[in-house]
Amino acid sequence: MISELQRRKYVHRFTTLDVNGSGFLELSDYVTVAVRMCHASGVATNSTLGASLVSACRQAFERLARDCGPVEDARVDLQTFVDFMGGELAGRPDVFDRGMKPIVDLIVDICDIDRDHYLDESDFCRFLGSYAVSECEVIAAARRLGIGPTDLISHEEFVHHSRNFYCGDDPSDPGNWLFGDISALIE
Ligand SMILES: [Ca+2]
Repeated sequence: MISELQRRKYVHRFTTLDVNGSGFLELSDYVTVAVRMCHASGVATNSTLGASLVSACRQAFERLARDCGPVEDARVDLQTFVDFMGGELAGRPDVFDRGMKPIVDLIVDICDIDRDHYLDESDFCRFLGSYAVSECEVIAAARRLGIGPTDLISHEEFVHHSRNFYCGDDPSDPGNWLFGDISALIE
């Protein structure tokens, strides 16, 4: 059983992942995000790092769509996504650490262009700007996470926020903002 806050976060996450605006999640949405993130950060998709992210995103969609037919044609609707995320991740940080943290680590490695293990504002903008999130919403999210023109967050802090977004149930947690403005969903 997931909380109303968790359900709303997963609904928001679905919207940000549906980058082609079809109203469903398809393999192309996941691959597009990975390719955008690589291109924005100057990482070739056929490099070790780039290919790892594309492959990890493809595998994440395959897990999500496992009951939706052949992966190339699968279309995942909102309810299926919310049920999957709630069943896998709500209140289960251990599952996040095993299943999702490796992807989050790859994302940070790609967006952290200067490889200092900290994300600055432009790193974060390349990350969140790769999803279906408007530019002003990206900046608002950065501020909530403590990222500003001179404020950085560490790789570990980014993972911590990700874990709390997917698993947590605290309306005041800054991690709720990782994928954009969810104030309308919380208040
Ligand atoms: Ca879509």
